[in-house]
Amino acid sequence: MDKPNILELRKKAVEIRKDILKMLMLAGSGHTGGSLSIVEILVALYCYKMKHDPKNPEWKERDRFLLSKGHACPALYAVLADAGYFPKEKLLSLRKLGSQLQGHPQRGLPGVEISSGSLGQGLSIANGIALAARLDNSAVRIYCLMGDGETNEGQVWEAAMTGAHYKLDNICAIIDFNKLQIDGFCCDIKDMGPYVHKWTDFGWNAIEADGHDIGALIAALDKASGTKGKPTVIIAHTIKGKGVSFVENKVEWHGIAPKKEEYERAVKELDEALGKIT
Ligand SMILES: Cc1ncc(C[n+]2csc(CCOP(=O)(O)OP(=O)(O)O)c2C)c(N)n1
Repeated sequence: MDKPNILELRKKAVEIRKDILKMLMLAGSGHTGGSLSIVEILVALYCYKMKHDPKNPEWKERDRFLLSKGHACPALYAVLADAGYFPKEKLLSLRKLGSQLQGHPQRGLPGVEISSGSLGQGLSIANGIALAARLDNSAVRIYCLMGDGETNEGQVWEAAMTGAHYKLDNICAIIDFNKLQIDGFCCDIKDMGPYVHKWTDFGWNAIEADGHDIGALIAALDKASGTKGKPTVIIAHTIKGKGVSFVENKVEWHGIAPKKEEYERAVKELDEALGKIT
């Protein structure tokens, strides 16, 4: 795959953040912090790594992206619209009655592979798709994005054992390792100790990366697809609320949307950041 223009992708990430904030502001509710933390991960996947075709969302040989942390769907919607899965104006219908863009993803919206929101389930679904792909002799790869808090769920570790047992090297899990969850810091809610070792002890190849550095994410994703005989997890170090100073690392921004004045302040900051990407 051709190496992308990292500068352009960094600019795109800023524009995506602006889209996310606008959608949330207009909806008047939603998950701001956890959406802003995954933007570069989604950009690296959709603009570089994944084999996909927005004009043919059901293409059999497409790679699959599963947003297991479904509450962060504003970020997914913004990236899908940018890729051309549906018109960008549709983003403004977030959380409106009758809209396909609900507060958690639902199948039916082009590009959305699974309905999600009940945390802990994505990796089990990834296992099923990966095993089916093996039976079909298909080169499809499966990407499953989870939150670090989400990995407190026991089901994640059952799925991790299954993935290692069946040597599902067509799976790449990605952890949005932003150290925060709904009620506070992950280490205070349920400390998961030496996190990388947890995954390697469960039989996974584990790679740590800066989750806001698109070049580092691309390198990690390439390493993952080159790893045979075991599944890979990328532990992406991120900042909850990334890009907006008064949202970054603030637990209270987990499940609220910006008001108009906050939105305008945030956009001003993001435009300044955009001007510095040269
Ligand atoms: C099974 C389940 N339990 C609880 C919730 C409520 N909930 C929504 S988001 C969230 C926090 C998840 O934390 P993390 O995975 O770290 O994601 P982040 O907040 O960083 O986006 C919780 C507990 C849920 N969606 N599903």
